[in-house]
Amino acid sequence: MFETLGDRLQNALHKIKGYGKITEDNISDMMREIRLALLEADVNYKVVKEFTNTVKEKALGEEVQSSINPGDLFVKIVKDELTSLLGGESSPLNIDGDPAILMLVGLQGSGKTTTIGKLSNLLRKKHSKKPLLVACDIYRPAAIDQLIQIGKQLNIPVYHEDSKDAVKISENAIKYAKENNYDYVLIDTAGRLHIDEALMEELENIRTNVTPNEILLVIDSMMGQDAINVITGFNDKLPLTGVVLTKLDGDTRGGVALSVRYLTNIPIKFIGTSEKLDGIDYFDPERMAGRILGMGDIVSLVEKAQEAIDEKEAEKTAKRMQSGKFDLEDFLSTMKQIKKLGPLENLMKLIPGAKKMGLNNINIDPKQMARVEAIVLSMTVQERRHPEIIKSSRKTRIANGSGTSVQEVNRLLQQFDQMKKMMKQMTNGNLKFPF
Ligand SMILES: Nc1nc2c(ncn2[C@@H]2O[C@H](COP(=O)(O)OP(=O)(O)OP(=O)(O)O)[C@@H](O)[C@H]2O)c(=O)[nH]1
Ligand SMILES: [Mg+2]
Repeated sequence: MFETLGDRLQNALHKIKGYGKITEDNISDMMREIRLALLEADVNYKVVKEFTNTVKEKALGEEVQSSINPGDLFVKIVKDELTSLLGGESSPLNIDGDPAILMLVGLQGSGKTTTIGKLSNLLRKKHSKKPLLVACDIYRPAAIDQLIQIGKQLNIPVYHEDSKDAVKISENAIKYAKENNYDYVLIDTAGRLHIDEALMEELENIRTNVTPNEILLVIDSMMGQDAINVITGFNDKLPLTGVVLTKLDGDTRGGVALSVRYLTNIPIKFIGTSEKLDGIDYFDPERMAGRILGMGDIVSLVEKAQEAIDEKEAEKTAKRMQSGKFDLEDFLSTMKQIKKLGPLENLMKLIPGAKKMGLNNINIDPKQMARVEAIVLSMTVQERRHPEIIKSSRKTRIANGSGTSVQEVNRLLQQFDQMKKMMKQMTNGNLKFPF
């Protein structure tokens, strides 16, 4: 997401870092570059104008002029303005209520049903509470089935009826949720190709009947500037509390994300990042601005790690690292945990300065990881605990057992040795990060 925009902005900003002084003259090329980057990312022209004007004004202002590093301060201004364009503060979900009711609306195919699944999964993980999904799309054949399937995958119950009255279904569902102590009710509604009277009337009736905490409009980010009309069209009839921007994984431009808040004043609350049911993130403007500008997103990295990593296991490993006892058994268990984090390439992008270190293009071949794992698994426990006893005949046996070669076994042992040395340095506090 945002790759094209990010690359262009980063290139433009790269030049200014070392500037000792900022003048209207020496930033004019860069301002032009920034303006073009935003326009090409399909950001609305009004937004672009406002953004570039503010950045320029601040760059030529007192604070920058008197600072020791005007270039760095300029980059900070761009980041701050980008953050404010994306909405400033993140907007929390209103989940007070017994149950809290979330209603998802949007055009056909925008991602409502998938987002219902993702959101319920996220809420359950984060708050350990009980969600209930409600099937109110009674028009598209198979819509109810789709939600039931998603519920099955997540082991989250779905309330559905064989009726043609979406308003009644939503009402009954809330009753059912109260009787059965559900904490969240997520209502899936029907989509249309365009906003039409009948749809809006039905949604409005559901709303007055169940008074949801949140009415979230699901928008496909690939639809570009039309998204703004859709948002205002819906909001005219239904008071939206937020937008969920889906399919950002396929959108390298990101123009919608940058225009929504400024033009509609409705906050983006979540973003969809893949087709899978864990492909959703809370939307945090500051973190997103940092990502766009290649400053990384360490908070997301830590959150992802927390989700996937078994804390006790990690603590054990950390202790063993500190005491210098880290062996190939620990290495294997660490690798298993890392694998749970998903494709490493995605994680690398979250590391601040990843691009400068060349980590963004790193290619980690899952097959290669599987070979490393096979090698370690072909060792005896004794060998894993004391790799130094692995001499030539043992190496041959391990290579044969894992279907690899002695060279590969050697390489792994060398890498492991290096890693151990690095860990020692790190735990002694000597290692300096390059950013
Ligand atoms: N890549 C990607 N695909 C997504 C995302 N969100 C949804 N999709 C895909 O978009 C398609 C439509 O999603 P649905 O959830 O069925 O959309 P809907 O709004 O419920 O559609 P209707 O019920 O027909 O109105 C599906 O193929 C989803 O897998 C996302 O964030 N990223
Ligand atoms: Mg649907």
